[in-house]
Amino acid sequence: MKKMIKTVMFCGIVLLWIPGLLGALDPGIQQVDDWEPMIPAGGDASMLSIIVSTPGNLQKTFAGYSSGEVYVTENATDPYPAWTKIYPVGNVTVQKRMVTGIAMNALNSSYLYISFEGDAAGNLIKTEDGGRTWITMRPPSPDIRGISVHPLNPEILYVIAKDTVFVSKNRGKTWSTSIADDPFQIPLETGDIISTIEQLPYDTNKVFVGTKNGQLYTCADINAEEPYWYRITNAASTIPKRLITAIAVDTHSSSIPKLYITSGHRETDPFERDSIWRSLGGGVEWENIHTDSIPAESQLCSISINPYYLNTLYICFRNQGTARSIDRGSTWTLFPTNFLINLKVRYRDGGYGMTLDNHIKPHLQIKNESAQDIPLSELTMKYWYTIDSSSPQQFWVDYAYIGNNYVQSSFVSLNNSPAPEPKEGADYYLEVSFSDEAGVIPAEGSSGELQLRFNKSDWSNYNETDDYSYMETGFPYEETQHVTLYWNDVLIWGIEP
Ligand SMILES: [Ca+2]
Ligand SMILES: [Ca+2]
Repeated sequence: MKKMIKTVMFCGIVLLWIPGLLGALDPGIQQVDDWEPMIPAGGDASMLSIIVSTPGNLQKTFAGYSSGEVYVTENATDPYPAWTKIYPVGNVTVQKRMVTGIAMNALNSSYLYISFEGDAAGNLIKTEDGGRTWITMRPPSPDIRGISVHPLNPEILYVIAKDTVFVSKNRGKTWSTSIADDPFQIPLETGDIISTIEQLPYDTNKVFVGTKNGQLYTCADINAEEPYWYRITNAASTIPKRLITAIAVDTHSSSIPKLYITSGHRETDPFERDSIWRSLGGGVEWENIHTDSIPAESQLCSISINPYYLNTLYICFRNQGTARSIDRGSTWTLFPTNFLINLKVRYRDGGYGMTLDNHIKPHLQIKNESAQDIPLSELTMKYWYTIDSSSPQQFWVDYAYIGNNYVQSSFVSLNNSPAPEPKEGADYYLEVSFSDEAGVIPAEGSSGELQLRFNKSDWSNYNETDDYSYMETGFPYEETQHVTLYWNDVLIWGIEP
C-alpha cells in the first residue's frame, strides 16, 4: 500500500522545465548575487533571509531580508529578475529586523503576511490589497518564526512563535493553540498540530505539511474528493520528533523531489538544538546538514530554495542572522546580523574606592544605541575578577531600575572544567542575566541603573585592585570595555581578559 502511494506521488509530479534552468544548476556566488534583489554589502551584511514563490505562480516570488525589507519580482526564473520593494514603502521607517516568514495562498494572493523576528511590536503585519497598504497585526506571542496560510481556506493562518504553534480562523483576529476541523483532515497523531505548510508554486494541488511533533505529510491532490495524505516520516525516520519550522521542496532538478526541513527544539530543554535535514531521495532517507558553520544554538526559522538556482538554499535563524548554501546545504556561508545591535556598557565603582573590603559593588548600565528595542532576556554581562580566597559567594541587587527581581546571576570559576583557564586579572566572573519578564531596553535608551553587590559567605575580603573589570571612577557612570556584554551568547561589547 505504502509503496503504491509513493509511486503515485513521484510519478504524479509534473516536471515543468524552465528555459535556461539546466545551465543554471552549477551556479557560483556571483550569479546568485546577480539574481538577488540586494547584493550583501561588506560589513553591513543585510542578506536574503527567505524566498517564497506564490502558490500557482513561480514567477511571482518574494524575497525577505535580514534588514526587514521585502521585494517582489514577476519574473523569478530570469537570471536578472526585476525587483520591486514592497516593504517598507513610502516614508515608513521601520526597525531593522529579519524577515522570518512570508505567506499567502493561491486562493487570494492579495492577502499577504510577513513576520519579523524579535519581541518588539509590529512583528506580524499583513496586507489585504496586494501590498499597497500594510496593517500591523496583534500576534499571538512575540518572536514569530514562521507563518503559513491554509491552501484551502485563506481565513486560516498557522503561526510558529518560539516552540508553540498558534492557529487563527479569522485572518489573525483571534488565535488558538488547536483547531478542531482543519480542512485538510490529515489523520494526525493525538495532540499533534500542523506547524507549517508548503504549497508548491507550480501546482497548487500538491502540498507538504510539517507538524509540531516532527511529522511530515504530503498530498498530491488536496482538491480531490477524498485526498490521500501520505506520511513521509515513518518509524525509521531520523528526523527529530520536534517542531518542524519550515519545509522547502525542489521537484524541478530531478524527477525525485529534494526535501529540506528545519527542526526546532523545546524551549524547556536546554540541551536540545535545532537542526536542518535534507533528503535528496524524496523523503526515504534523511541527513542532518546543520554543519559547524551555523551557530549551534541558532533557532531556525526558515529554509527556502532559490527558484532559479535550485542548488541555492537560504536559512534564517533568530537573533543570529542568515546563511546561504550554493550546494544544496552541504556547506553554508554565514551572514550575521550583528549590525542591528549597538549596545554599550557603562560602569561605576559602587564601592567608592573601597577595594580591600568584603564587597564588590559593580554599578552597571546598558546603553542601547540601536534603532530597535532589545529584549533584556537576550543579554548577559560578565564582570571579571580574582576571588583572592576561595569561598561560596552571594549576589544581591541593591537597586535595579527595571525591577530587582528580573536580574539573575551566576558565579563562574575559570578553574573548573570546561571553563577556560584563569586569565590575567580573572579567575572568576559574575554573569548577569535577565528573566524573560524583564522587558526591553528601548531603542536609543538605557537599561537604567543596575546596582549590584556580591560577597563571600565567609565575609573574607576581596582585593579589587587586581580585578580585570574593576575601574576607579567618580560618581558618574563611565563607558568600560572591561565588562563584557553578550547578545544571545555572541560577544558584542567589551574585551574579554
Ligand atoms: Ca569593595
Ligand atoms: Ca581580586
